[in-house]
Amino acid sequence: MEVGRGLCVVVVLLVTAMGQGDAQLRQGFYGLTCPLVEGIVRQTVATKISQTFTTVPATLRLFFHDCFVEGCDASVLIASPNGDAEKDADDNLSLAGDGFDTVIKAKTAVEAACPGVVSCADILAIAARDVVVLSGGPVFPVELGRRDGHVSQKLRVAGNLPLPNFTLDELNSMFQRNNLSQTDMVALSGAHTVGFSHCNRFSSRIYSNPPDPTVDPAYAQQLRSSCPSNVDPSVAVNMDPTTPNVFDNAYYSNLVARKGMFTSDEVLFSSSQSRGTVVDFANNPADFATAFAAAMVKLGRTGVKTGEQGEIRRDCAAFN
Ligand code: HEM
Ligand SMILES: *[C@@H]1O[C@H](CO)[C@@H](O)[C@H](O)[C@H]1NC(C)=O
Ligand SMILES: *[C@@H]1O[C@H](CO)[C@@H](O)[C@H](O)[C@H]1NC(C)=O
Ligand SMILES: CC(=O)N[C@H]1CO[C@H](CO)[C@@H](O)[C@@H]1O
Repeated sequence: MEVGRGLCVVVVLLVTAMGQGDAQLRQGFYGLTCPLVEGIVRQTVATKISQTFTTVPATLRLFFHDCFVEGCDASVLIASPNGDAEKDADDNLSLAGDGFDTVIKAKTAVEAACPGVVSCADILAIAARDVVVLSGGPVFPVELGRRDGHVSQKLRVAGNLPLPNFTLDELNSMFQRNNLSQTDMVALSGAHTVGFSHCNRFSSRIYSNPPDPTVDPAYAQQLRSSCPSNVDPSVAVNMDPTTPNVFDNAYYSNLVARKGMFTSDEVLFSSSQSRGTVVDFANNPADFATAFAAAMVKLGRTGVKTGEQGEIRRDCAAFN
């Protein structure tokens, strides 16, 4: 009787766990089914970076946007003839095409070796890790086993991606919803050590009257000369004014020098609640490297589909 009930509880727990897709991501998930996948993706990413450095920021940001909307399930990659997919949300204008291209090329190479086995979500996760490593950032293992999602809708993006004018509380609550702590959030924001921003995303900070006290006046002047008030909306500037093509901790020393690009960047230093972490990451590159790697692994677990959920997409830009 007791044994029977115990067994029953175990079975119920198991079924519940499976129903919720609690199957875990793990390193080496494709060890038997596609053992060379990481090398294949790495090769594609390296070739693509040698053609254009934009590959680095574009792929990293694409991963972040994918994970925060529907989870890390490649929903952002779905093409949309009708303009209503996830990538058609306002932020799509600034997701650089090189990120999409990287994943599609890597998928083609992976399919040639092991057709129908590796998800697009996993390829994006591997590529996002690789662009960090190949631009000088921390080396870290990537967990795999994600399945591709069935939903990609513009209307489901709203409220799920952070805005550059967010306060610390707004940043924290959005990241917490994705199981990321304030330290994770501060570390992941260090991704802004590479890449570009369009002028309109920060123009209110450099043209405000009175001047925004959290922007260094000389930096504001520099940004105004790159971004005149009548600037062409396609103009973009480096987010890290010091070492834009290296994945380093310069982002944090920039914040200490009040040379953060967005309100959401500079607030990490302005706010006493997160300032200590910023100063630590500015002074101790190893602390940043460790925290960034850990936060990327956690980001990669966001809302993932595993086991029998979702699908292994044949074409990353279309549902099967
Ligand atoms: C903390 C809240 C964040 C906010 C408010 C934010 C906002 C933005 C904005 C407004 C841009 C400029 C887009 C443009 O005009 O082209 C940008 C670029 C970028 N973001 Fe973030 N972001 C955040 C966090 C992250 C995270 C967590 C990552 C990745 C781990 C990331 C990676 C990037 C990269 C790499 C770029 C440059 C893209 C490129 O050059 O193509 N961001 N972000
Ligand atoms: C940020 O900007 C949006 C419009 O882009 C606005 O709706 C929102 O109120 C602003 N948030 C803050 C904290 O200023
Ligand atoms: C956050 O973690 C909880 C507990 O592990 C999990 O149930 C939930 O799905 C996670 N949320 C996201 C967005 O991944
Ligand atoms: C809704 C929206 O902003 N769609 C735009 C997405 O980006 C493409 C260019 O990459 C534009 O043509 C769309 O208008």
